[in-house]
Amino acid sequence: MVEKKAVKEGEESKAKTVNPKDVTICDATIQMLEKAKRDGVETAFDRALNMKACPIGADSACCKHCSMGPCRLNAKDPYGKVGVCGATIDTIMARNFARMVASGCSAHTDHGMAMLDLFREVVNGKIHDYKIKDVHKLELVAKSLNIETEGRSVQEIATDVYKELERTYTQIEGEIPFASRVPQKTLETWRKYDLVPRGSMREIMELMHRTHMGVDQHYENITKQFTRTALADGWGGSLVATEISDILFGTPSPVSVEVNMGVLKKDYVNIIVHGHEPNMFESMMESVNTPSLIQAAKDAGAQGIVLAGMCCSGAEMMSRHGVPHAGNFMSTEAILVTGAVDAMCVDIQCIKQGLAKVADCYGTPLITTNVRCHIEGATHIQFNDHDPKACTDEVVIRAITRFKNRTLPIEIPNIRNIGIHGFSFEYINYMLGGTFRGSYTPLNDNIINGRIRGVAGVVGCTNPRVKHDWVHTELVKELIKNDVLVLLTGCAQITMAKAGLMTPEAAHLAGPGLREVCETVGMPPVLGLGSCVDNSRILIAASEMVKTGGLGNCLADLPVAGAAPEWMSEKAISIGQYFVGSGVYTVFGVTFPTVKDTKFHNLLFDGLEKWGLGKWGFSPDPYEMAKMMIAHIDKKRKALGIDKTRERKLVDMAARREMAAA
Ligand code: NFS
Ligand code: SF4
Repeated sequence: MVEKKAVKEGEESKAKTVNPKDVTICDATIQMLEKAKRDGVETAFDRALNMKACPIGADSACCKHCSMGPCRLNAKDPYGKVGVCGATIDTIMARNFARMVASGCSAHTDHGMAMLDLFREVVNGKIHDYKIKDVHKLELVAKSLNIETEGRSVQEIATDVYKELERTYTQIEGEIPFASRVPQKTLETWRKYDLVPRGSMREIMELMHRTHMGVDQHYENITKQFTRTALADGWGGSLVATEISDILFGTPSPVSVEVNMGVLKKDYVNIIVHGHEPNMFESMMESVNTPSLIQAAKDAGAQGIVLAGMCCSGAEMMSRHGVPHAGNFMSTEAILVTGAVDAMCVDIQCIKQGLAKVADCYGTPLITTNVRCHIEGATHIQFNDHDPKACTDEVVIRAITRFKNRTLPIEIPNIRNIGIHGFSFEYINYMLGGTFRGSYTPLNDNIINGRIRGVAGVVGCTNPRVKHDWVHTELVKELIKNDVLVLLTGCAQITMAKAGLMTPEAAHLAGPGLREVCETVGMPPVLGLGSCVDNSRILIAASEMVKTGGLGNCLADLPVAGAAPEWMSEKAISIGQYFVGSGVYTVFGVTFPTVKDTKFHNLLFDGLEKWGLGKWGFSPDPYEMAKMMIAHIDKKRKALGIDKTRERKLVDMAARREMAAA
């Protein structure tokens, strides 16, 4: 440990404060950051300004895997030096990357496991507060796992689905159950390179072992194992989380939702739920609708109770039930500055520790509920699936108490953006194919005929190292303008809701081909699929495109691309790697944890494509990013022999416009 230097007098006052308009384009967040400044409250935006990002760490050129180090290599001369043990820059970067994947995969798969735990107890009859809500989805999942459904009871099918999906975690040998949903040729490529996940526990354990000092010291071999681990996330834990949540809470279908801080109401008790797992939030929805608690709120002088979500659990609840959404990751501290939040109730992941201090400044109870996430200074009220309302009722009671004792002035940005959310894979099937014959054929046809140039998944976080919401917004506008249909999840989806792109009327921002499709179907040019674990819905949609035919034999053949332009979490790296592992070109913004022109970097950005997988791309600039993604889509169109149809289509449109003008 290094001795701490005494803080010089006056040092604190030297801290720079942000100019809100420089750091975000979210008007509500700007308004609250201005108020925070007046109130003397600090947020992650201020801390990012005062915390210089470590350049060696940003390049992933350092290692602290043992106490002969930490060792720092020189990114400008990457092969000029090795670690004390002799580890090269490629080994060090690959190991660091691998551990990000291990952590991100653990987060998603542990979330999936929590859903599976709940499902098991529901199926065993030990939990009565939740039930199987979507039997149709249960049957679809059973069929995808080759489980017989004909003439069997829900109980029998559900028992088999549980047993089968448990293997996603615990299986020691063999392929994870949902490998059954991977297009055949993609699966063959995985088998060739030994990338098919066994069970996620095994993959993560092996990855942690291999990245220990003195074990796997070939960047290619490490890459294989972190790819296998990432695939255990996308086709394992994340997919289990999505499917089980749909079975228990319902499969989303389009619903009109209000998004932004204006969903809070001054004369109401306002409760925010922020985190990732839908079970606590589902119970909170019950609690705020309990007549005795509504009465208690009224007795305290409130007109009622407002419940709103943030981040990913918020995205799930708005997709399934139309619960209003108050904002994404970089707005979670800012919303507390309204003074109007009477309780912020959190579970796991993306919960900034900084929330505790901001909540304290405004007398808002910050309540942790999950055994995996306690925060110093917050109140912990343990949530239990066996008695869910014990926790969520208590949160409501505390919120009412806080409402009664409000003393500080309240300022709520008067901004709400109405849009359509909740486009599950199943709904897209129905929307495009019609009631009786759900199908992806119309989507494929529109891609083949060139009206839709390709499909992009834009996903992931927001990050104070870049202008909040701006990179997402510019990228997505650029993509739809070029006839690329955009699928969204997580914080990216909330950004687009705030930008007004989640409405059918936003079709006028799309290119002529995409606009025509949107207008015919009555859909927005960007489709929100839910939370970050719901990226699995994108994988399933892409697999369906392959199965439907006409767009190649494997996921890598499709004219699609992915991006996480404002990413920050290790989960995002795991997601990126499972998209790349599945065959998708995936472009990240902000920064990328490799040194350019090293062997490991070149493997990620080029070599993996030669294995028949996807590859990584990087650009912090949204316009450049869009260009890279569109160029890739066009390359795939050319390889499929459908590039000509698109050119003809464009001439058609121009000709038509000329005719209209004449
Ligand atoms: Ni995804 Fe969700 Fe948001 Fe990023 Fe965090 S909330 S799981 S990690 S920050 S999109
Ligand atoms: Fe340094 Fe090697 Fe130890 Fe890493 S494992 S800290 S490179 S000696």
